[in-house]
Amino acid sequence: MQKLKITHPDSANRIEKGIVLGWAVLVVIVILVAAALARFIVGGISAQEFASPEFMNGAANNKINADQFTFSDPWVRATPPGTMTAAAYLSIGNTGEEDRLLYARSDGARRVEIHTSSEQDGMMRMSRLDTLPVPADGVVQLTSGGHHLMFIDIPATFVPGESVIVTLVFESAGARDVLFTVRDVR
Ligand SMILES: [Cu+2]
Repeated sequence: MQKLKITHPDSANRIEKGIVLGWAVLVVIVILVAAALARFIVGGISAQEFASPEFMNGAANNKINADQFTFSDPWVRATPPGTMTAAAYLSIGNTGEEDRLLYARSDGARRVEIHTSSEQDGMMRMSRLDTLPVPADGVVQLTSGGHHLMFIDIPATFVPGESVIVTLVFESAGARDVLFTVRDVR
């Protein structure tokens, strides 16, 4: 039986291989499409939602895109020349489980400590905290006269209007980069 006009004995073999490869590719595509559909069903996202501009912008499904933390008003005090430390403030909102700020680091300082201020014998004193608890569904305020971050050993002064990235490392949630603005507040 002659199916094809074959001029070279290897051609038939090659055509058969081509057909097998074609089917294999088709099967892989079908499996990938099925897997993608299964993910939509398991994840509770419809294909329509997935294709919507809101989803693309990251607003439609906050379970996937939104962070449990909101970092409000992060700022660091401007430093006059020669000053080697600077305090930084922000408030950390948490919609997730209870967590702890373990430490912070920044290229703007050799080290960043977690401090708290308290009044002792009429004097404001700062002491170092090992960690800073962040309650579930709560807010931690780092403010002047309270908890704050302390930049220690600053290689360059902080100039008002500039900004510095601080990496906050949480016990459960991991690391977050936060941009602090330098402000001239005395
Ligand atoms: Cu301090």
